[in-house]
Amino acid sequence: MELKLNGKIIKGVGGLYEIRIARSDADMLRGVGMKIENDTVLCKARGVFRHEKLTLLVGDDVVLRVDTELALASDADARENHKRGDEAMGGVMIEEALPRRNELIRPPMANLDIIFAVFAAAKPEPALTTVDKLITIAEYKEIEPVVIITKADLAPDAAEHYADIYRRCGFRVFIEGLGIDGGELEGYIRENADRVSVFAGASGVGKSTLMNRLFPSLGLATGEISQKTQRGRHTTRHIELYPLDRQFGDSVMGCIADTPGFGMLDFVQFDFYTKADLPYVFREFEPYIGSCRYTKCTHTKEDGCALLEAVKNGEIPEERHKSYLEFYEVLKNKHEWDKK
Ligand SMILES: Nc1nc2c(ncn2[C@@H]2O[C@H](COP(=O)(O)OP(=O)(O)OP(=O)(O)O)[C@@H](O)[C@H]2O)c(=O)[nH]1
Ligand SMILES: [Mg+2]
Ligand SMILES: [Zn+2]
Repeated sequence: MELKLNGKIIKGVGGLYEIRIARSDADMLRGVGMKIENDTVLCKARGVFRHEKLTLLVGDDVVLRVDTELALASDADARENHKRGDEAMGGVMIEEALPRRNELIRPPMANLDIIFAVFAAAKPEPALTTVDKLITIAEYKEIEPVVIITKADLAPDAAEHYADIYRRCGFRVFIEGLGIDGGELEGYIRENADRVSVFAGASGVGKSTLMNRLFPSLGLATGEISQKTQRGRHTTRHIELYPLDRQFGDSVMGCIADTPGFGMLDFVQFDFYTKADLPYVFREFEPYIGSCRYTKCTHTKEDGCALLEAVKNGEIPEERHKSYLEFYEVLKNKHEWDKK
């Protein structure tokens, strides 16, 4: 019997994908004798994905083709099929990828609802422009950015200071750390348990540590940060979406991902949005746009700029405008480069 089912890629390493399928489909496959654990199947993609260099991302919704006879064939037969170049490993194969709602380059994922922008209050010292790059890219892609500040136990005042910056802009902010009750964040994830969310941020900020605290059964590896550079050592090596039903109950459909931390150079290539988009990806700028003296105001140095005035009055956090200025410089030059 051959049949088609829908699923979601929750992990992909070396051309082998782990696909989450519906409980009812998993039961059906078990019913015909297949061994299905955790409502997931392991498979490869149809050759066309390799030949046409179509990338599949964690978070992609896909159509699987299941050949139950092949799936139930003895291991020796399955190996023989495999040797002949048959991609239908174990009788299951990714047939087709469904259109994406959105996709990110870093972390490389598709169909996200929420990005948790994670940074540490200290060790490593936060680079707010990197945080803002992530946040503005999320805004541009219409993925909800939520701020998590970790290691507040090491620098409680700094944590409050950073939290204040982002709260003033209208973001949800969670302060976390050793000995701090993470119940509020867990509540937020529970409220959004049908969505797909991701922890993203620099290496060593404590993403995996926090995931472990929220979901103790995961047992994710965590690493020391380097004494010399104060940076993380890229402990997490691949992206994996964890289905939340294991935590919150059977009817829950969402997932949450841990991701490898960013390095220092990861965001240098900057072509996610253009200079024209820039004022609109800072949500706290919105009330001021259109009120500047000059219609072509760049909000960088002009007289009568409503935005600069708001920064001066403390209505817009200076740090955020600093990120704006930095991105403006990069995007401005990109523009000139393109015209050459
Ligand atoms: N004091 C303190 N240390 C923390 C906290 N969270 C994480 N750490 C430590 O920070 C180090 C890095 O933590 P990880 O969870 O591996 O960081 P990560 O963000 O997952 O790093 P990558 O996987 O490399 O991206 C570990 O030594 C943790 O014990 C915290 O809230 N407080
Ligand atoms: Mg990690
Ligand atoms: Zn202006």
